[in-house]
Amino acid sequence: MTKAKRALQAVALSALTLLPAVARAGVVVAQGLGLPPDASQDGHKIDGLIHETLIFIGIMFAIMVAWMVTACLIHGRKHRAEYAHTTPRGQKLLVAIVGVLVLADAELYLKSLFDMNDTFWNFEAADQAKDVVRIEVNAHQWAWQARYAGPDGRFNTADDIVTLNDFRVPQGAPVLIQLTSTDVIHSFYLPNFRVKQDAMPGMVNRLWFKPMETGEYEIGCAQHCGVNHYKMRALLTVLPKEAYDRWAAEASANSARGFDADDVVAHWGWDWKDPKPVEGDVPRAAEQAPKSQNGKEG
Ligand SMILES: [Cu+2]
Repeated sequence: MTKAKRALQAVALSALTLLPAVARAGVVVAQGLGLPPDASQDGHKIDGLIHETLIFIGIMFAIMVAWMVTACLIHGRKHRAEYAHTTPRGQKLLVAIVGVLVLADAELYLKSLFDMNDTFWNFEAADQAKDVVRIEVNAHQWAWQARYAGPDGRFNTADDIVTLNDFRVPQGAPVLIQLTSTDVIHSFYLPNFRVKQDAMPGMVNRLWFKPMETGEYEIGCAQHCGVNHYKMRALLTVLPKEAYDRWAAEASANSARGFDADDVVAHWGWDWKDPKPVEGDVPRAAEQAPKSQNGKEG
């Protein structure tokens, strides 16, 4: 059998072997990788990066496997190793292919940097929006507490709305969250909004997203935080604006009725942090983070 025939055979063989995997990958991509439905304004940017990465990796994988199989079959025992002084054409081609793949990598990197700066870490823009909803979150083993400032716009006052594992937000408004933990590290995970942020004792972290679809969505803890970690889930309900306003007014009035100024543990909120962190702000944040509810430092 001639070399060319064997090479052809090798390529055909590797293509056949890869066919089921490539077909499966195609189906998975078509189905959106099995990701949960995206209910946010900017989640598609994350999905786009994931899909693009998968396609590039798929192409690279196919090339590498075909190459290795071909090399194994052609360069058998009888093949003598060759030493080339010049740069053969094949090697130039190889360098060109690798170059294209490196470019793809760079494109992914730049795109994610821009998305991070313009959108996901652009807290100033979210904070300046007129209809922004600010929520303070206190994570502890094994539940999520939420605090809304209420009509006075200030946290830790009598009209604060305080809920347990129950988050409600209006449709189409940016939701800005500052979060901390009273005990161990937790992670506030909203898969349907493509955001996740660690809740750390002694620190106030933040995240933001804009919910676009009404409905109920799960919040999970994405950091193994103890024996009941699996139970640490909450619900985020996206309501039409009017329904949200009605709920907020009612919840705030209820909270005001139950407010007890002497119940220090219940007032775990903090003064809302400036969206632009000032140098040396960290110790202040730590100072204001809530203390653990069992009396120990968080
Ligand atoms: Cu947790």
